[in-house]
Amino acid sequence: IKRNAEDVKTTKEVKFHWFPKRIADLDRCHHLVTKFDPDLDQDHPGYTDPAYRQRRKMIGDIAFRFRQREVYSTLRNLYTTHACSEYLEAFHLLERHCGYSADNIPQLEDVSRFLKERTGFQLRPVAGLLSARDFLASLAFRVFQCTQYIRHSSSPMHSPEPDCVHELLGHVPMLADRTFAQFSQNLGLASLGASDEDIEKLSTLYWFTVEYGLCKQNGEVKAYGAGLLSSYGELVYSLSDEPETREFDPEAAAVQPYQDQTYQPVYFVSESFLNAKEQFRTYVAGIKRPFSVRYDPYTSSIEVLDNP
Ligand code: HBI
Ligand code: FE
Repeated sequence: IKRNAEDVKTTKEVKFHWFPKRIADLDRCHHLVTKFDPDLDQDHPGYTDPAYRQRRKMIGDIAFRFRQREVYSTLRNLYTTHACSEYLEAFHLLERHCGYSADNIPQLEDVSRFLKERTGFQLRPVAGLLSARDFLASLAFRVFQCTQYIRHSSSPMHSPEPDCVHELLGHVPMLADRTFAQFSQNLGLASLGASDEDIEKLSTLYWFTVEYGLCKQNGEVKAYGAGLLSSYGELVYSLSDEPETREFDPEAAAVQPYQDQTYQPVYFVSESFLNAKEQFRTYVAGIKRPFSVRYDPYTSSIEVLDNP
């Protein structure tokens, strides 16, 4: 749900060929010419040798994958200055114990085990974008539906849909924080059986907190939203002087129009996760539902309580 600055800014028409300006831009210099390609050129000595062609493909894929480490290192460099302390603490643990590194994509199962120990959250694999109702419902059980595939290699810094970079670098570290985990579960619980209008509001609230939230820390503003922490361009932008920031207020955030094509025009800043959680409790009390729900952790199930 990420994009990069160059894709977003529609300035005047570009009259020259794009060219790389930073060494990381070489990730975009990956266009192969098909001449002499063993898969396409019938005169290539390896054309009729399937084993050779397969090995060539394997080696070629390693070259194409090279930029994955670029995404990791580029984002990692920003975290020290831009991410909130809860994120940083978990991120370092994930590097130490869970195989997070520039040249390794960790297994969801290992990461899930880590989260389970920290906050009881677990990861469940999902094939793509879910409906807001289904996605939020899983949070009620402390289950995070997590994509496993990686973004297309032609656009390493941007993915229109969630991918494992977004989940692992954006969401997972925050789900290791107890207060944030409780806040996420509360969002999920509030969504169960809610009207379509309320689902829309909760999903907008999710957008401005879990995805694009900022928070105050020792007099500075830091990022905790997964959409920010998995997007170099918007992470820098969100903490610059450009965008408008407002104090977090669930009532306002639930109806604020949002952008999924460019950077957000406005970000909400929370005092703390504890504070956001309390504010959300008040917000939820205002949602009309003919029943209330409670999560029973012993049986991992939802109890439905009739309102008196
Ligand atoms: N589905 N797989 C998946 N991952 C998400 O992060 C996600 C989703 N569906 C909806 C959604 N996020 C949000 O935009 C909110 O509507 C909850
Ligand atoms: Fe997300």
